[in-house]
Amino acid sequence: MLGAVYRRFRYTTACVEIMIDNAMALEPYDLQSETHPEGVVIRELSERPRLYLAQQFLTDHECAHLIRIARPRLVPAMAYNRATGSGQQVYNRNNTYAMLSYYEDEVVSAIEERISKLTGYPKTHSEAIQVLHYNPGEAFLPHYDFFPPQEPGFKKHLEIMGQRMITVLMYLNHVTAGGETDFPKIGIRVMPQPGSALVLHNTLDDGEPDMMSLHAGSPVVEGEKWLAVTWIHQQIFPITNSRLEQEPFRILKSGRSDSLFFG
Ligand SMILES: O=C(O)CCC(=O)C(=O)O
Repeated sequence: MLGAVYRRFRYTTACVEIMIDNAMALEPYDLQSETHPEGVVIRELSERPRLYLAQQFLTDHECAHLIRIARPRLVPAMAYNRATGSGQQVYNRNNTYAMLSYYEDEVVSAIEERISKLTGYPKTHSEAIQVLHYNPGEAFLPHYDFFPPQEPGFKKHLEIMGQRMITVLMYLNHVTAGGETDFPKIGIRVMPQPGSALVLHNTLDDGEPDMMSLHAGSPVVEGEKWLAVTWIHQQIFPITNSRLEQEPFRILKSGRSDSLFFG
């Protein structure tokens, strides 16, 4: 890509090459160290898929704020149709979600900034934050977040915004029972811990999808679950800033398919 600069940052034992579209001097957190200066504690959970937990990533105030602004906007959640690449309501999740705007307010902007530091990617590579809500019995079945390159429906996504490389899941509340984020291929289940951010690399170092990144939102058994999520792309993500009209959903909206399992 023209004008791209490459820089390296260390991820425990591995060295990861990431691409940044301008020469912005980002200082990603040093994941070698247990604690960074602002008090976020990084715990590595898995090397493959690359998975780590940033504890104390959000303050109580930020968690409460995200829930408060999302609550009145909740609508049935969607996922990408594997065949067409369009966003639509699907059988593999029955929860609700709210789409926030970029730079929605000062609190959201500060979180966007922190995510950029955590992942090492400029804010321009992120989708707008979504807030997910699950009631008892609601779940998101096992799925991948990367765009499957072999599917014609995703060709446009890959051209426009590049691969969805990283998923950042931010837990906003304590769930009484259930609601873990499950990684069935590696036997890890992450309990929602308010304020923690779970960072999942959906691709390998060479940008190819990591088939080990399969994950699910387990059914909530008791209480409710609030989660904020965003995805970091290989390229700049096109900003539309209209909550329910985010680019992939808007331009690629089309019919139904039975083969849906990409989140
Ligand atoms: O609810 C969860 O724990 C997981 C959500 C998820 O898998 C996603 O948003 O891609």
